[in-house]
Amino acid sequence: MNNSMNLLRRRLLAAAGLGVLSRTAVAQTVDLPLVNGTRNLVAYPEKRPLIVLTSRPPQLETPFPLFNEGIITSNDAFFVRYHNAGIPTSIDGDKHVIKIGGNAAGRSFELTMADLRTQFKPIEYVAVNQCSGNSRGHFNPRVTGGQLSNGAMGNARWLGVPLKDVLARAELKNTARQVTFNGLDTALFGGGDFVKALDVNHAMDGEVMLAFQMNGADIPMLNGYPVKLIVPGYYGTYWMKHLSEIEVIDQVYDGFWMKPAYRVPDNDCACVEPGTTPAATRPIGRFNVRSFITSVQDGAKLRAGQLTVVRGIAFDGGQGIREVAYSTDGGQSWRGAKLGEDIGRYSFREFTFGFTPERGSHDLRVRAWNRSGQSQPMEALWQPAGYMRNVEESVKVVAV
Ligand SMILES: Nc1nc2c(c(=O)[nH]1)N[C@H]1C(S)=C(S)[C@@H](COP(=O)(O)O)O[C@H]1N2
Ligand SMILES: [Mo]
Repeated sequence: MNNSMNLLRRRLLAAAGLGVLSRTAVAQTVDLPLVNGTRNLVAYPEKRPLIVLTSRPPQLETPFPLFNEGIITSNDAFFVRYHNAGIPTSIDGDKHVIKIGGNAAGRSFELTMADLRTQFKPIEYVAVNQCSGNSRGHFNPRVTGGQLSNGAMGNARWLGVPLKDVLARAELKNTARQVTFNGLDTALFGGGDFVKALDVNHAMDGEVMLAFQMNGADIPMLNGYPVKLIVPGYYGTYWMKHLSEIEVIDQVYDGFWMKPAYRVPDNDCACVEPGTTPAATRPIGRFNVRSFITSVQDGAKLRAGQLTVVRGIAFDGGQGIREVAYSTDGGQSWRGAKLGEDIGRYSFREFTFGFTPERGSHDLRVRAWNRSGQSQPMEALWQPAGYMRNVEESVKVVAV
């Protein structure tokens, strides 16, 4: 790590400790698809101005128009989610270690970042990280929790080593059931330390990765420097930042952040009748299918009679996107959009379609299907935690 990065990180932390990060901010007012009230845009260290949900800990949402910059989300535009206020205040990437052990590991050991970089064969892929509560602010009836619009997601190229190869050194016992993950952040004001778990089979699938690079650079401090667990196709809650402890255990982990937190109704739609409580729940898992228009925002004005190329992104939990359809008449008639380059089944997939609007209002809709035929509901599904929203989106534009 070079000196200027070092300084940047130290500076971040000093400020975070005092809880005054927002004073360094350039507050801006912008016309954005926000929900449930106004928000400030603030530039945190290594970040451009992003939507602030909370400042301690920092929770930042990507302003939606930034998704039109390309299918890779820049590190400085990537959203930030933390649960607890005790975020790390100084990390020396060269001294950071990950402890590996647990009652179902035959061996306990530590790995430095240098070990990770030099002793394993690296893998690389593009994958979307999306918060379970992305779009929660659009739930109706409303639900408690961060009132996010659609910007708690991002798509990056991750480089690191397979968790499987690290776990191979832990000599798993036959009794191994789950693997737990902890990061450097702590619950300053009580509540539970943020710890997550995956089933052993999932942890050993060869794809789950300990990443130390994001889009060819160090992972930004707020996104989990110096090492982050990547669980492609799964909601961001499992993507442990500042990863520092891995334990192989002989039971199903039931810490707070696995139970009761981050659970969904245990049925096909992961949904219940609005306002009701699910009879049974399971830990949240893979992403459902989503698609968004990114090149025009709700309320945009277009030129009547002029061909406009409308652009957007679609993704799912790892089958890959097979088809995107669009409607320019509020869902009465549909046509196929043109898919862009396929850079991996965990990535955003670009789509485009041409539209020459007549004078007046138009309701643009998009709907995607993945390779196993799953799609998006036309009416929003509901569940009490406000997770997994994936309704077919509508963008209303006016041609003048
Ligand atoms: N150490 C740590 N890792 C964490 C969290 C956290 O609170 N602490 N939050 C999780 C959740 S819920 C999400 S959505 C993602 C967000 O990743 P990002 O902040 O890099 O965008 O981090 C996950 N990893
Ligand atoms: Mo999340």
